[in-house]
Formats: sequence, structure tokens, C-alpha cells
Amino acid sequence: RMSAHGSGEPPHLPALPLIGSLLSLRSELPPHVLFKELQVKYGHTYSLMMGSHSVIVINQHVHAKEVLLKKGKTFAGRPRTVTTDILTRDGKDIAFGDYSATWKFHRKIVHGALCMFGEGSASIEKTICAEAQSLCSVLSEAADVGLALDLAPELTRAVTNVICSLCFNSSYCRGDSEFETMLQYSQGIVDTVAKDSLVDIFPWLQIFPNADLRLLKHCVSIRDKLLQRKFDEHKVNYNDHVQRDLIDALLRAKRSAENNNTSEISAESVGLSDDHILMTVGDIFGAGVETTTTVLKWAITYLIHHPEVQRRIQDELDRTVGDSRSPKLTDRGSLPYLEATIREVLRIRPVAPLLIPHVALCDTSIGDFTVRKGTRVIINLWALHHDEKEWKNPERFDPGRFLKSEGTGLTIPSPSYLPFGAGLRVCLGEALAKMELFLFLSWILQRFTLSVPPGHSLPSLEGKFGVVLQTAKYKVNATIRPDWARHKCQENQCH
Ligand code: HEM
Ligand code: PLO
Repeated sequence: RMSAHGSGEPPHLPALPLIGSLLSLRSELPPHVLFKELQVKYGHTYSLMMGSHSVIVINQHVHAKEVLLKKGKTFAGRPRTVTTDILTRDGKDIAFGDYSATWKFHRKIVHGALCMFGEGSASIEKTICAEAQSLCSVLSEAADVGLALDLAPELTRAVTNVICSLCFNSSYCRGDSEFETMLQYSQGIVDTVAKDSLVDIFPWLQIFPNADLRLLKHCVSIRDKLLQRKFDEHKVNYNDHVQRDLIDALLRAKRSAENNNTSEISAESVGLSDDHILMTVGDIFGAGVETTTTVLKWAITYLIHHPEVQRRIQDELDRTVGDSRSPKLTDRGSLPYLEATIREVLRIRPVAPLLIPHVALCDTSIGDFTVRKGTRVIINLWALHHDEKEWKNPERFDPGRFLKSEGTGLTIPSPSYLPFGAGLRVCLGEALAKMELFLFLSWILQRFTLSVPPGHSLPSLEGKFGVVLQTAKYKVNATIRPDWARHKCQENQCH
């Protein structure tokens, strides 16, 4: 019998009391790969139990878009978990905070601040280019003495400084001790948060000592001290008329809510407590660093595996930008192959292979399936991006699939592509991330060719699952391109 809320339950994995479907989920495979494989037995949309929570897993784009777009508001909730509660002071942030007036308000302020300092003005482009310059000079020094380099810390510093400038109006030099601290705590958080470790399934396990949880708490406390210090410094120098960065934007919103205490809107009631502000900044800082850095690392990993792709991007750069100036954002339209390569990297190794879990805020349905209020929904972006019905040879790295067959135009060849999610919970940093990816990669490839040092094997393409899908660690040889070396000599003669 059909009803407004669907006609039946989705197929479900066997479940036991208390532990739920844990036994069927024990596997060597990372969760996104396992969830994709389970389709063979259960179909593309199925349910399972995590402890006492009912979870629906979606592996196909029609249902994914129903959840994110068509019924976006119904599915805009977030679950609370033990680890994200530690990270975000019980969901007082944007990414892990539940759907609420506070969440909406914070998204709006961040969006405004990113537009103001980001897309709208030229200054963010200048900041990114200054960091690209500094990154390239480190690569150049290493190239001069033939030194192979782990690029990860250099890429992280470049990306961190862009987001530092947006959030705190500050930046780090090489070897800065605060920066080293940040690298360490952030790795600790990435390694432990939201990986559905046992504690997220059984909250009562918290009372037992748990090494992951201890590490997470330690790292979060270091992060919070750093955020608090930046916040306090801003409060001291705050001026209503100058908006230097995101913290100023949030402080200003807090001020105007406080001055408006004639109305019902107090700073507390719209969620502008110090806790909320700190957690929002922590989100943007964390998301701003870990995601973009990870994509850059994946891009370089694939470029090393595919020297022919590197050469084609370099040809494109030589033809359109040349070697007498550096790439800028307005070149984006004339570098379609680079753009296609970035899209392909985001497809083949999505940063957030399971997005962040969504929650049904009321009784509803997905396709013909009934979904009860409170059900958690996992969108398996990995399965969407590797769907054999949608992508020819999904594990093959082929930027060409994003180019129109007749020539140079760009296209998105399948609706099964959502690297930034979609709908109400769509990524807040998409525009910023795309600017950074384009500028950093174009600056690097204009000047250098990347490869593994002689005798080293190619870096692994297998991702390490966590709150972001991480790359392996490996060393890279950056060789200065012949044309650029000549250019650099001329430049030096001028000085
Ligand atoms: C959420 C991808 C960079 C801030 C997300 C989500 C994805 C995503 C898939 C989850 C959507 C969902 O749960 O439905 C990416 C990728 C990036 C990137 C692929 C880089 C290439 C950034 C940057 C920032 C940022 C640079 C900050 C400036 C956020 C925030 C959320 C989010 C705040 C939570 C939104 C919410 O729950 O309302 N991102 N992101 N992201 N992203 Fe990004
Ligand atoms: C990364 C480690 C930081 O120390 C804290 C942090 C904050 C926001 C998180 C981010 C981490 C990982 C990537 C997340 C981001 C919010 C949105 C983004 C989850 C945990 C994605 C890709 O969804």
C-alpha cells in the first residue's frame, strides 16, 4: 500500500540488540568501500543499526539528491556523537551543529565574511599568490641542491596562512613554533574525530579509558587555547569601523545583537556566546586547512602517477600564461585542462567520502522507503563517484572525461558528482577552495615538473579513511622547468 511516507522499509543488514549491525560491518575495508560493496547484497539504499541508532546508507545519486536537495530541509539535521561533541562543545559549531536558528545565523555571517574578504575583493587573490610565491621559492631552493622534499608541511603552511589571514588577519613563517603545534594537534584530531570508533556507537564506553578519546581531548584543549588567545587579542583591539577578518565579523554581529536588547534578540539567544564564536572559527580554520591541503596532496600524487597529464597542463600554461608573468584568477577560463584535472581529483578521491552524516528532522521518505524521524543518513559520495553505471572505468584517472568531446569546453558528464555536497548543508568554502587549488597548482606547474626521486616507488593511491580521506606520506623531486630557469636568470640579472 502506497502512502505519503513511502511504502516500506529499506532492506536492512542483520542487527543484534545493543551492538546493532556491528558484526556485518567488521571488515578490512574502509567504510566507504565496504558500504559500496554491500550494495551487491542489499541494493543501493539500505539500512543498518549502529548501536541503538538507525542508519540509512545511500549509494546512488537519485536518492542522494532527494535527501540533499528535494528534501534538504527535512534532512538538514546532524547527529550528536561523543567525539564531535568534544571537538565542538556539544555542537556549537556549523558543520557538526544541528539544524537551528543559531546554525543558520552563523552560516550567514561566515558566508558574508568570505564574500567580503574572499570572492569580492582582490585581496584574497593577493594573499594566495603571496603564499604560492613563498611555496615556490622553497621548492626552488630544494630543486637547486637536488633535494627531495615531503611537500605536506609546505602545502599545509601555504593553505594555513590563507585561512589565517581570513580568520585572524595573521600568518606564520617557516618553522614558527605555534605553526608546528598546530600541525600536531590537527593531525591528532583528524586521526580520532568522527571515525565512528566504538565510542560513537556506544556513548557509555566513554567511562572507560580510551586512548583515542584521550588523544582527542588533549589535542582539542591545545586547539582551544590557541583559538581563545586569538579571540582575546581581537576583543582588545576591536573597532566597530574596521573589519579585519572573520573574528571581527562575528564580534560585530555580537555587538549589534547586544545593543539591540530592546528586542528579543540577545547575543545569547541568537547563539553569539563566546563558545559559539570560538567553535565557528575553529570549524572554518579546521575545514579551511585540512580539506584544501588534502586535495592538493591528492592532486600532486596523481600528477606524479600521470606525467602526461602534467605535461598537458604545462603546455596549456605555456600557451596562455607564458613565462613572463604568474597565473592569476582571470586565467581560469583559459586553462580548461587544469580545471578538468582538479575536477577529476575531487571525483576520484573525494575529501569527505561519506560527507557528514545527516539526520531526518521528521517522519519522511526516500524514494519508496519510509524514514522515521531521527534516522541518520549517510551519503556515500565514494559510491556516487565510482558508480560504474555513471563513469566509464571509475578507478582510471582521466581529466578528459570533464572536457567536451569537440574540444576545449568543460562539462560535468554525470549527475553522480557532488564533491562539495549540495543543498542547505553544501560546503561553505567551495569558492575559496577552488581559488586556492587553481592558483597553487598553476603556480607550481608553471615552474616545476614533479616526480618521485630516482629509485623510489610511486606513492600509494590508497586513501586512509578518517574525517577526511588522507594520502600517504612520500617525497617529491621538484625539477625547475628549462624555460622557467632561463626566465629566473634574466630576473636575477635585473637586480
Ligand atoms: C562541509 C567538501 C573546503 C567549510 C563540507 C561537506 C563537504 C565538503 C562534502 C559536507 C556536506 C554535507 O554534509 O552534506 C569540501 C571540499 C573542500 C572543502 C572537497 C576542498 C576542496 C572547505 C573550506 C572551508 C570549508 C576551504 C572553509 C573555508 C565547510 C563547512 C562545512 C563544510 C563550514 C559545514 C557546512 C554545514 O554543515 O552547514 N565541505 N570542503 N570547506 N565545509 Fe567544505
Ligand atoms: C579538521 C581538524 C581540525 O583540527 C578540526 C576540524 C574542524 C572542521 C572539520 C575538519 C576538522 C575536517 C573536515 C570537515 C571540517 C568541517 C567540514 C569538513 C569535517 C575535523 C568536511 C570535509 O566536511
